Amino acid sequence: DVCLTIDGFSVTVPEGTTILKAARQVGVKIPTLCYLEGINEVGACRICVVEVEGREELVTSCNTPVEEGMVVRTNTPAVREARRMTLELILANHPMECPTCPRNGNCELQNLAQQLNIRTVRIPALPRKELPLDTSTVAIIRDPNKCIVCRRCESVCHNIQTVGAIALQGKGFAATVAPVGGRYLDETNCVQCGQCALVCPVGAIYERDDTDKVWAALADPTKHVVVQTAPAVHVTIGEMFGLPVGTDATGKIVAALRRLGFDAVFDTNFAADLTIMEEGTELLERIEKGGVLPQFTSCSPGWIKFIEHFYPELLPHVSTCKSPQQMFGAIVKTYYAQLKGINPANIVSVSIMPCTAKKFEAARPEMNASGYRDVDVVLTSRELGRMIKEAGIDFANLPDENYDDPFGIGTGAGQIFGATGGVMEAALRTAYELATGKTLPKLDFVEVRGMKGIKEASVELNGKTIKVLVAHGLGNARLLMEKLKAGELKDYHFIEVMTCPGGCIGGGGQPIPTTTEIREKRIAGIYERDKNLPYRKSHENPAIKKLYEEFLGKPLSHKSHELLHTHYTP
Ligand code: HC1
Repeated sequence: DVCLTIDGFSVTVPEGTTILKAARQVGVKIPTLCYLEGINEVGACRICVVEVEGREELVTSCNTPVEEGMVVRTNTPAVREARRMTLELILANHPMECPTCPRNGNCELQNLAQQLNIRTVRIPALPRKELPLDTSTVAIIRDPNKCIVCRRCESVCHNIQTVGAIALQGKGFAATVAPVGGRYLDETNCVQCGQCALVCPVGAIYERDDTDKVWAALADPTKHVVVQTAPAVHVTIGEMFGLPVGTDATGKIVAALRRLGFDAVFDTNFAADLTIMEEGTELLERIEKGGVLPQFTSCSPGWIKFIEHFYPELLPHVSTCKSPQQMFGAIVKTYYAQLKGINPANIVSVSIMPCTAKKFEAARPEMNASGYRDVDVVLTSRELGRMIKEAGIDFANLPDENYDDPFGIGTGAGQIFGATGGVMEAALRTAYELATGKTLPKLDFVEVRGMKGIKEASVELNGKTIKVLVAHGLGNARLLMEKLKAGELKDYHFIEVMTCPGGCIGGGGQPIPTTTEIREKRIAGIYERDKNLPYRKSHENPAIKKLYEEFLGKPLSHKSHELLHTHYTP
């Protein structure tokens, strides 16, 4: 351990601790801007500077380790002036468009200016060239004018996702983080996961806003507007309305969507159950018939784009199942349209997703097997939150309401799709019971839960050991792909990959901030809801049974293949 003094208080911390973290132990929260724990600890912005006795220059506390006997001062005139000057320089080079910026009210630069009590910027505004926005993708908008070069987005894209679509470009006041060589995002390997948008402290990278399309559909009396809500949204959207992190707000989401004017409010959990029926059966068939193994999950669209870019030769491993979002859309435009006697051309299918890449997935040209787009508009959690606010709905005080029939029943297995390991656990619950005809003695596969990057489990099926792996965050997926290519995963049968750290609860469209601690609380909320639902296994969902009886026949039927499965072209 190392003993030091911070602002006159003695503190003892383990060797290697940074001054920033040590200061928190004595109740001092040193301001930061570029710092992001575990992702970006580079001291680039110099907001976190402090004085260290014996050193001539101020030091950045976020990346300077403590030393024995160190005497640190965090709040001296020199420190305050240095922080202010740094911030004023950033502000002099930043567009002052706060009222119309997508991050207004939730901007770290704005908050910091308040925290440092900045009332005037003493430096004249720097002459800036107005740079064009990058609107090349359907999911993410880049506004280079607002970039403060903190490089968090670059760190997350390179180090966590190993995609490397953006990097530091240019120098000095003209510097920005952007695709290499002046390209647009859609000309790179960007998988549109939106993790960059989640960590951007300002409004330099954000989700494309599609709320106007939904308002227009809701106002059009000729349209029947159907909405589905993703598992991970249930436990996160409350954060935008002051509810504690991890609160299950499913009933309030339903109530809010009804008040916004949707004609039918459905649960994506239902389609997650449908996915398990199809994907579990596909797995059992691959095992029996000697198909390509291990099978990979296919519900996370950033992961699909990742494997298409980086490992196209491994595409035969990917399940042919569409994601729950897309399966839902296909069923709405066929079975549901028939059931209600509505022309599918007049149905607008909206989904509320924790994910920016879902916008990309819905726009893929092949996602229209019914003759109509499976899903017409995808809104992220953040966009729905804004619609609810715009409509003046008092979300936190809404009553809990139930989903509509016939797709209002989702099981706990569908619910846990929203957390890393959840798809695997849901699949095991069903595959075990379908393959053995026995009831599972214990439903919870805790080995595949939690924030560990790569997890492993096995289950006995009729005398055969089925081995599974779970990865979340594309860097972890890459590790598994390299092992597979090296022939090290030959005995494995099924691999779940979720693009975002923590799974969909940590998706790029989720409320900001999304930190590791917040992810953990959201995950706890997911498993809590699973525990409390009346059905916890996909194959026991009565609405799913009915759909097979009345429409699809059985898993992997001709109709299922046509509507619920897809193909990948390297
Ligand atoms: Fe997900 Fe999925 S779990 S991909 O993370 O399979 O986005 O929540 O809706 O489609 O069900 C996201 C979440 C979501 C799909 C399901």
